[in-house]
Formats: sequence, C-alpha cells, structure tokens
Amino acid sequence: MSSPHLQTYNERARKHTNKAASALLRVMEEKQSNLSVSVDVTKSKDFFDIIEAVGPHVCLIKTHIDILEDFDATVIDRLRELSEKHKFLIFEDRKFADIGSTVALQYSKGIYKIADWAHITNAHAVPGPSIITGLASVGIPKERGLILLAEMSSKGALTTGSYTEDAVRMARARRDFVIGFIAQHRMEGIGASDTDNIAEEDFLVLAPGVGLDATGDTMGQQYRTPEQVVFESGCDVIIVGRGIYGKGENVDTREVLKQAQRYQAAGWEAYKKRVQCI
Ligand code: S5P
Repeated sequence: MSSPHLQTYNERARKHTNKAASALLRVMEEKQSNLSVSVDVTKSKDFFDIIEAVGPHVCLIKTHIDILEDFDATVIDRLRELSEKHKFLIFEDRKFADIGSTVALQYSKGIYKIADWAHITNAHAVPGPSIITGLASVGIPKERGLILLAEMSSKGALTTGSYTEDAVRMARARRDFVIGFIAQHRMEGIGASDTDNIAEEDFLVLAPGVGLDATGDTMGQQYRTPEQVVFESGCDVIIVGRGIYGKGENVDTREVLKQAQRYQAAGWEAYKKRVQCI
C-alpha cells in the first residue's frame, strides 16, 4: 500500500477512522482546496468579512479566537453558520500546553468553550502524553480531532530532532484522537519501532509559514511556497494568514478573494503533481 501522502484525499477520507479527519479530507476533495486561512484579526467585522470572502475556497478556517477584541457568543453562532454555508471545518489554534486536568478545563469551559464549536484544535507535545489524555476526555465524546505541534515555522524553533520524534510517538499511541501535526514535512513512520503498524497510520500534516510573495516577517516567521510545502515536503494543508489579507484591517474583500483563489490554485496544483493526477 502506498504511503498516505501519495494517495488522494478522497481515498484517505474513506479510510480514516477519526470523524473530524475524514470530514476534512472529504471537504478538501469536494472543494478542490487544501487551503486553510488563518484569520488573525482583532475586529469581528474584519474577521467575518474575510471568512465570507474566502469561505468558498477553503477547507478549513483557522482561528485565534482570543485575539478578537469584541468577542461575544454571537461570534460563534455566526462562525458555525458560515462553516455550514460554505462547507469548511473550524480549527481553533489554541496551542494547549499544560497538564491534562488544566487543558481539559481550558478546552471545555471559560468564555470560549472551544470544544463545542472547533472541529480541530492543537497542542504542544511538551507536557508529554497526559496533555492528550486531558484533551481527549473532552474531545472524543464530541468526535473532535487533535493536532500536535511537531515542527514550528519560526526561526530558531526548538521543535527539532528527538522532540519531533517524540511528538510523533505520542500521536501514534493515540491515533483515535490525534489526527496529525503542525509541521513542515510529512511525518509518517518517524520514530517508529518494528512493532508499530505504520502502514495503518495516516497523519494529516498542516503547514503554516506559507507565502507566495514574502520569505518571512520581521518577527522570525519563515515562509515557503505551496509547491515546496505540498509537493516537495508532502504536507497536506497549507495555512495562510497575512499572505491573503495583509494587515487585516478594513479589508478589501475583492483583493482577499483574489489572493484566496491564487493560494487555492497553487496548493491544489502542488497536490495534483504529488499524487500524479496530471
Ligand atoms: O509553527 C507555527 C505554528 C502555527 S499554528 N507557525 C505558525 O505561523 N502558526 C500559525 O500560523 C500562527 O499562529 C499564525 O496564526 C499562522 C501564520 O500566519 P501568517 O500570517 O504568518 O501566514
């Protein structure tokens, strides 16, 4: 059997046992989009203007819900409506990083109640497997999926070598809930032992740090192109923020739409080249 990164998103959707992962793969194939837009803006008007513009072109909207200055519960209602209208999943980029009992509370309670509306969230591996146990206690009953941060895109990131390997091992031990990684390369088989059945694993790799026009910002972010990320490095989803909406203030929705279509096309072409459909 060929490795997951050489199979179509559709084939993978059919086989995946986690509901959030298989829904995401299905939407990717249906909409011909492996684009996730990271909507990192502070006003809900800009937030929804961007989502309305990019909605038809994305498989996944990534949020940092805690940076919205005018957040209230209606934001979640509207986000969910748009998710159904435009058929995208929601990924709250919360980057949990605490002990199991604390992250279970952060995931389910407080103002944001992330587990109620985010199909996918993510966590750092640094606390060890107990962070997955804590998040799974909330997320599994709601059929959610978890992404572990195995490699970061920023200059000087400590997520390298044995740290990355250990993150993949942690994921492998909880394939019911951990559906993939934030990483810069495909991860299957990394850190595996002879007794691991790696033929059965299918981890989605979501890659941030994607840009067609810039190679970085002034704060250590590093960008690669969709071709490098999806075709050369075998990642599945490209995460793009400022490449699509610039500063994200008083957004020009026509320009946002144009950029979303540009990234969608570049990501899809790189995927087709990878699975050799063209
Ligand atoms: O390693 C990472 C992990 C993440 S989730 N590097 C990242 O940049 N991210 C997130 O991706 C980051 O928090 C931001 O929301 C987005 C990148 O935004 P951009 O504007 O640089 O494309």
